[in-house]
Amino acid sequence: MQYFKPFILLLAIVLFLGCSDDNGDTGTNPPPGNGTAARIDVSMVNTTFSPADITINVGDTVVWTNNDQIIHTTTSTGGVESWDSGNMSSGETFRKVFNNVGTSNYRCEIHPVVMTGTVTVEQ
Ligand SMILES: [Cu+2]
Repeated sequence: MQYFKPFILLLAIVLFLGCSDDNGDTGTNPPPGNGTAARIDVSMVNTTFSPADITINVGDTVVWTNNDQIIHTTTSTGGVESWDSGNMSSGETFRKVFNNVGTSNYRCEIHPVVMTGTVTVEQ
């Protein structure tokens, strides 16, 4: 399988470049990939991310939903991907497609001590 790695890397780069509009609430773009891409939901509830630590596959879409009555954000703090939802009011969603293998850390900018999480992307 060694000879597949350059191809997969190139594919990941192409997918990444082709999906720069993956923020916001439009929610109309289907995730890229081979048709097996999944949607993973993370709830913002009781000032936590639930589940806080998730492991997904390349091309999957993570959808955060603010199920609290207060404002939250999902904001990366380090790792292979970066994103920032900005302020999310109650009921709002933010989605992101993950096309790079590795782990990213994130938090809520308003509750950075108690509200943290990780997204780990596997091949
Ligand atoms: Cu918060």
